Amino acid sequence: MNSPDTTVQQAKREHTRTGMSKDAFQRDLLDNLFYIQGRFREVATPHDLYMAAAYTTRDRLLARWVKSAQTFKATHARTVCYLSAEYLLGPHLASNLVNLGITETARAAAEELGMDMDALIEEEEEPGLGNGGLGRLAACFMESLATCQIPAIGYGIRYEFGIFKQAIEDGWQVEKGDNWLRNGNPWEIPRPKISFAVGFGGHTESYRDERSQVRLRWQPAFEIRGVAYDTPILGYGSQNVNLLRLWKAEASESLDLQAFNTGDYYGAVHAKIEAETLSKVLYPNDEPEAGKELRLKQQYFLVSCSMQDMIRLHLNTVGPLEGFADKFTVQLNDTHPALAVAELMRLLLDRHAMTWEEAWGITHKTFCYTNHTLLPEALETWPVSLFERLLPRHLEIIYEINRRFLDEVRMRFLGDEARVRRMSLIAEGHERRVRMAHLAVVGSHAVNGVAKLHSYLVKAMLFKDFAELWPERFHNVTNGVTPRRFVVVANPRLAKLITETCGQDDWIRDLEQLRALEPHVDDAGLQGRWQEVKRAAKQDLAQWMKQATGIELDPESMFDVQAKRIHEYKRQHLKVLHIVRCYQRIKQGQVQGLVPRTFIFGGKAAPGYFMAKLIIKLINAVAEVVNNDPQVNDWIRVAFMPDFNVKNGQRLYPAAELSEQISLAGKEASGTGNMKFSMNGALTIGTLDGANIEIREAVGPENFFLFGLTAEEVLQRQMTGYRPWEYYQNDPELKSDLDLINSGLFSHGDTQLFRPLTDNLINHDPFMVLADYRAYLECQEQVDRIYRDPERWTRMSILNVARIGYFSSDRAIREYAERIWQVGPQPVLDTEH
Ligand code: NBY
Repeated sequence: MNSPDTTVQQAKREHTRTGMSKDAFQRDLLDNLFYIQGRFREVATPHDLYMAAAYTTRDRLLARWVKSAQTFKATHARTVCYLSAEYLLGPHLASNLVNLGITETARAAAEELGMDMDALIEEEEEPGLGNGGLGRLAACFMESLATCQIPAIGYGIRYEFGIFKQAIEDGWQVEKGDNWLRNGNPWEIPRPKISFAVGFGGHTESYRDERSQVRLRWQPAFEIRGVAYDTPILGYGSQNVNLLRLWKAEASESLDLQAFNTGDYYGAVHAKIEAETLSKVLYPNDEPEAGKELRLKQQYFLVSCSMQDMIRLHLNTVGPLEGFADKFTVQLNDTHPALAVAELMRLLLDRHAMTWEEAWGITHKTFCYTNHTLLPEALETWPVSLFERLLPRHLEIIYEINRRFLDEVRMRFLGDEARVRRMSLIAEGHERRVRMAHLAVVGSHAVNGVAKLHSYLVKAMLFKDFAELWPERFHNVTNGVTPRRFVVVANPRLAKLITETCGQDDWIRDLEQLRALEPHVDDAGLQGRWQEVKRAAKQDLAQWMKQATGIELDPESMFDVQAKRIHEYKRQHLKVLHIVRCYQRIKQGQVQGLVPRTFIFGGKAAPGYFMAKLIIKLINAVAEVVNNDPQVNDWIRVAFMPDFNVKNGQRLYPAAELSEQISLAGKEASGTGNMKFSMNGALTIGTLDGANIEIREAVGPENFFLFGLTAEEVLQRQMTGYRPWEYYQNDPELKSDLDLINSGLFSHGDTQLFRPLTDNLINHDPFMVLADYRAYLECQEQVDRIYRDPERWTRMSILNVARIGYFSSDRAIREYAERIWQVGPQPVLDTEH
């Protein structure tokens, strides 16, 4: 330990080297440019300057990070471990500057050196280690955990290639590899000494331990290693820094040596390459793809490294493992890490010689599980045969969990074998499969959905049998998003206006304080500035779009935005039908009541999802015709923003005026984009789905554009038989819109191109686009009507922001902490004191 004297000296040294003053920042910026990039000002590239700025920022957060680690160690703090196969982090620099509270200092320091901070921020390649909402939620939660001062470790995979980059060629989505590490990653610190062996294949065997007890163990056929890479996650308005620990796969050394000894040099190198494929690439599907062996290997790799790391930490700090569940609470982000249940059992049974009862008691107390989807086809299952081959010991453990669990079911529900079959961890069929969701529910003491409606449907439908057996296990925690990234970083003008109107910036860490805006809602001064802020953001987006796509947007028109993964249940094609309707009406001269609009889409389709890719093509095909038709051009334009990711999202949310949340009721678990738009003053047009319901309640039904079937009506229609062709035949406008698409107008005469889509809508329409078409159009007319009254619109926009505080991820994290994790804050004290 340092004597008080050296601590003071260290603090002084820190202050001159990494102090928060402008001068210190400037000095360090030039130092880092020289010592890390080996460059001086005159020859530095924008990337060199970005790296220098990133290291300069990192230097300033290291003291907090170390202090956090010391504090948590000294206080034996109970720790949340968030287990997620995905973290959609977005760029770090701007958000770390905000959370350090030095945005303005850094900007001024850079400016004096003739550097433009915004240009440096633009340089950063974002780590796109996730597909969509689920991965972004994990990133928001990590930030809020630090802000709420809750000690946490996020465990994940350090994919070398994140979600693909999307280009649009001839209107089609084209995927390009996302080599995000190419230019180095200044935000991570490799920990080569923190690494674990992960086995695959082989067999299990019994043996006698030193007390002559018969025990089981697994002899894997091969092993690879997982090496830790740590990224600090800063809280806002707190000194707490949490750890994001991502695992990279490497060849295990023992394997290398063996190959060398037999003279198989090539084989040794080959084995290394093979091992490294494990963390090579993120699977780009936002719903599971059946039976991909590498995906199961990734899941086990994540889970095994993480559980071994927790056990190591526990043994190093607390000691014997009996109290494991008091030290750690582990949240499973969907079923992707559900194997952790079997892995912890294996480690406790086989490595730490516990009895089944002891091990199960701990395991069950440790885990909690969040479900993110109701779509039955999206529930993960794995063939038993694949398990047998890859994870034979885990399969045995899962069978034993199942045997004991089904006995409990039989005892509770005498003679109900149908129920036993429904609840089993193993789905019987021509191929037996392991149901990962059932493993997660049985292995956890808390299960939650991500919005009220979703959690209700989880209990009433998806896990009905389980909710009957264990009603106390089921919870709701409605999602949230971090206002730091999605307001302060993304929309600094709005943040400034809010702070000035409220007279303070406490809203940034206590979002309910946005309510202080409400008394000013009718203030003409505020309304005017509110409109200016929106206008400026629209101009920024227009400028970006022009340079990125060549498409000119008119900032005078309404910006109507749908940005999210492309999926049939999210119904981007319903939006297209609305555009086609506008187009036809304008062509026919029916422009009364219409408001000029710019329709903006953003989103990626899973590379193997044909229909989603065809929807992208359709959007771009309609855009091409609409944007090149001078007769309609003053009224409507269509733009597809390529490569929607966190960075591009940050351009979109501030500029949006209308947010499209139009999924079929009952299909969107929560949605989080809906919250980001509303937080930036967009009004929502949406169905009663996911968190839309709660957003509407919060902002007031009069400040929300509602349309469409309810979840209950959807179920009813499905039961009584839904006949989409009746809508097609009975609604002449709908018929004419679909027919126009089939006419070849949007496809240079090709009448077949969009057939798979239109035929599917007319004959099957699994997401009831046609049933909601008319209600949607009528609701859009209402939107136009209100938009023509700017004062009224602005008032609604201000009220949306004033009442959106509930949807901060800080609130969500506090609910998890209290109701699910039973963990409290552990403040880290300021190092300066
Ligand atoms: O999780 C989303 C839900 O659709 C959305 O409603 C919710 O707001 C959000 C956060 O709770 N789900 C999602 O994003 N899912 C995935 O990205 C995903 C990724 C991979 C796989 C499955 C789902 N997979 O099986 O590989």
